[in-house]
Formats: sequence, C-alpha cells, structure tokens
Amino acid sequence: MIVKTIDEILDSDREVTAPNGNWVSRRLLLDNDGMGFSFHETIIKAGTETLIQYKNHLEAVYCVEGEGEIETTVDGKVYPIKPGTMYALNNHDKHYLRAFKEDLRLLCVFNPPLTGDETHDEYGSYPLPK
Ligand code: 9YT
Repeated sequence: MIVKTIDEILDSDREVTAPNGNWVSRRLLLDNDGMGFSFHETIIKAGTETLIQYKNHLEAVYCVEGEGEIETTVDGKVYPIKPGTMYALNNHDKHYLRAFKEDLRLLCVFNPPLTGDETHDEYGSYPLPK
C-alpha cells in the first residue's frame, strides 16, 4: 500500500516547476512507484498560456479548481475547463492550455508514467522513458 500526503511532495524533488514558470507539478506517483502510470497535482498559474503536445505520452486531466480552456491547434476548437471537467489527450493532441483569473488545480495521469523531474521541451513534450 502506498499512502502519501501532498505535504510530503511540496519542496521535495517530486515538486517540479516549468522552466517558464507557467505550472508546478506535484508528482504523487512516478514510474518507480510501480503503478504503470504517474499521478500528479498540477497548478497552472493564472493568466498563462502553454503550448503542449505530449508526443510520447497519453494524459488525462481532471479540473478541481479554477477556470480556463484548451484549444486544439489542428482545428481551433476551444473547450472550457472548470471544476468537474475531464479531458484526455488520446491522440497526442497539440493544444494551448490557458488559465483565466485564478490558478487552475488539475489532477493528471500519464501513461507511460513520468520517471522524475521531466519538464517540457521545445514542443511542450516529455521524452520517452528510457
Ligand atoms: C495539464 C498539463 O499537462 N500541464 C503540464 C504539467 C503536467 N500536467 C505535469 O507534468 O504534471
């Protein structure tokens, strides 16, 4: 059984900040926890826009706080995000993620799992695990 609280993650090497400061990711479960996925609480900073395309991962995201939107670049479709909204990037969808006036608090699952302190590369992607 694995039991953790967010307090154990804050200020540890499992709390990872984006190079541009747009988000902070608290990685509750990583590859070495052996679950087959990673599980994160992610804070998207108010007023930010981030271009993301996870070329090597699938991600599901569930919003628990804040309001924002995603826009898929292939067709310009905009999807509002508010508490209770889930989106799944089942096609490695390239998208903009925007947080409006307050921070967005998101719960995120990655398959395959992240292994540690990955941050976005120039494509808004994470490398494939070794
Ligand atoms: C929603 C999203 O992908 N935000 C970027 C950070 C990512 N969720 C992570 O590493 O936790």
